Amino acid sequence: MKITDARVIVCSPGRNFVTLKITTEDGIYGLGDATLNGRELAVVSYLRDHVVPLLIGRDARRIEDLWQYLYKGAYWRRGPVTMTAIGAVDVALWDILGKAANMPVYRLLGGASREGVLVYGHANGTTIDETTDAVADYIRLGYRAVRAQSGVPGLTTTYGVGRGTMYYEPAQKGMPEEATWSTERYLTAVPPLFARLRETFGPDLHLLHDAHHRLTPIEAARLGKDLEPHRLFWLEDVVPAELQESFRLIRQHTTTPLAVGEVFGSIHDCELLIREHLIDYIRATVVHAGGLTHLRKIANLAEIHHVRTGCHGATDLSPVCMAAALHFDLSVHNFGIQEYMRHTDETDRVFPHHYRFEDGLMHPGEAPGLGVDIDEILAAKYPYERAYLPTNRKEDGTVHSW
Ligand code: GCO
Ligand code: MG
Repeated sequence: MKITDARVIVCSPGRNFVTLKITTEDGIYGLGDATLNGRELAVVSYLRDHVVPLLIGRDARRIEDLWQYLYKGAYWRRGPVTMTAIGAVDVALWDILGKAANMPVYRLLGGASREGVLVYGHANGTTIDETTDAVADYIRLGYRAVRAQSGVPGLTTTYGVGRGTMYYEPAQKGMPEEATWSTERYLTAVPPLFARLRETFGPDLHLLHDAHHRLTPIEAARLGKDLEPHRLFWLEDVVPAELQESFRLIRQHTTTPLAVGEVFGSIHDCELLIREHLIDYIRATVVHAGGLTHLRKIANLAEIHHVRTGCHGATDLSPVCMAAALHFDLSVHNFGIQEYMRHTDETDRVFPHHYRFEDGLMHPGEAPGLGVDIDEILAAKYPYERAYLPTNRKEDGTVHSW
């Protein structure tokens, strides 16, 4: 089954998405998400200029071989641009294989390990009252797990707060916004938020929180400790995880479960975290961690170390990635939870899909392949618009992690 065509489609139905469409000699095509928020065109060029020429004429069924060929053949290993590009090829090939076999991808991955995929939504508000109301809205929609982010008194902007309740979009058109940050104010503001949420909603609701890479290990340890009485499902990205060893210190001080890895691109970014049981959930996802082929290897390593999966699923990951993630989540044994930030109606119309949400769980559907398509005529009506993620500075002007 030879690859005859591969095309990169860039569109912006509300936000930018990069999609790879690979077609084979018998007319079957597959899709892969290649969106890297704020750096989209770098992946477009990597694919168009360097990968597409290598694909033409190759057998679309040799998924593992093609993965290794693109990874080892580049010589320059890893990095978000490379891994996103390889991930897009890989996912498109799984989509093709599923369509050729007339099976949903999750069956090719070993079949369903569960009836549905537990997902969490994003509740946010400027104040604790507003955030509590937003959590209640999610519960009314059927969610069993909710991430809560609230404004920090004294700071004009806070990560995770603003621009829509059902739909949070951090990237902005034009030049990057500058947010302000104070670790002291943040560490004071978070525990009372979760005290209120636990008191209001009782013990059963799964509550999550994202510190978005902003603390030092000892600050992270303190936050984890302060949140212990409120029994979080997870505390996410407490420190920038380039230094995996830093989690040793955090782990010694707190039993709050830890999640990390949405920015990871390969197994080497989390190998020590997993092997030393320093985290509870690995957040690497299909689009940025080399596709289904590589993500399964990460999950398999995690399984033997009692680490579960918790794939990134923000709005900058397209419906193509969402579909692929759901096939992965349904099949992998050590699944934990899936993030689900709903896309706008515009985005959903450009990417018609079979996945569905019901009673707090999602299912990828039974359509052959991934069960997601792209309406190219509609997509062409939404051309690319430059957009950036915000940057961040401390109150004295020092650049800080956003
Ligand atoms: C999350 C993430 C997102 C990221 C975004 C960056 O947990 O969903 O932290 O909000 O900031 O995906 O592109
Ligand atoms: Mg996050």
